[in-house]
Amino acid sequence: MSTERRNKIYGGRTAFIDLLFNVLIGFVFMFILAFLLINPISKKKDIEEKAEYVITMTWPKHLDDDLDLWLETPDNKIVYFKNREQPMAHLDRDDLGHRTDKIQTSTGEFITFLDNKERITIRGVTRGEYTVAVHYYSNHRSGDHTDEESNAKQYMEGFPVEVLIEKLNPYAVVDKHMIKFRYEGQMETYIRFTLDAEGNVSDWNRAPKDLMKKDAEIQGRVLSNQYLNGNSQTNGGVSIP
Ligand SMILES: [Ca+2]
Ligand SMILES: [Ca+2]
Repeated sequence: MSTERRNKIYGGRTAFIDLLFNVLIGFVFMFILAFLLINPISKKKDIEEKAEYVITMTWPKHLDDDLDLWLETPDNKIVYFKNREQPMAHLDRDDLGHRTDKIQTSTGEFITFLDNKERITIRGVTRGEYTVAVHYYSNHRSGDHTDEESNAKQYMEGFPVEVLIEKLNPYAVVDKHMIKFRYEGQMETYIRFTLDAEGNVSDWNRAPKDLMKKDAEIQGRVLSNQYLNGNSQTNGGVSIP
């Protein structure tokens, strides 16, 4: 074989290997690109799928009163404004009445959008009992002595507080229940429902359960543990609203 022909063959092979290598790099690049494009979508889907139940409390928009939504989960955790994030559920925001109804627009201007609503999302279902309760934390008008008449009227008539429980996968309304509230400190159990292993409601009732007392017991245990561990920098004790 002549030197010229050998160079031609080897040169051709080298060019072919270069081509194969470039194609391979191209495939690897496209695979990485496809993976990066697909991955955020699958993550977003994971988050969406983790919302299994949504509990929404609403009270009349014109009232400047602070009500709080409470949820006890089967793992003995209580979600409410002081404990917004728990492993199984979270409270989106603490609505304080009209104080939290100011919204800043993109131009920096503040506008008032009256809305009295709190929402707890249950991210994953665990078998066991869930208790939903509402606490009337404060009436912002109570310090206004000129408004005593309307406060007395409210005490007599009460105002409606509604709790809606929705199951998302597949969608279904689990419960919609209204109770009238009349005075600060009033706390009402709305529903106690039990989920089975598949995440379906297998039982429910409206028997009262004192979540505030239970929360104090939980906090007491935490404080005891801190004390036993020699940590004196506690919050000074249990604060029950
Ligand atoms: Ca609140
Ligand atoms: Ca509000």
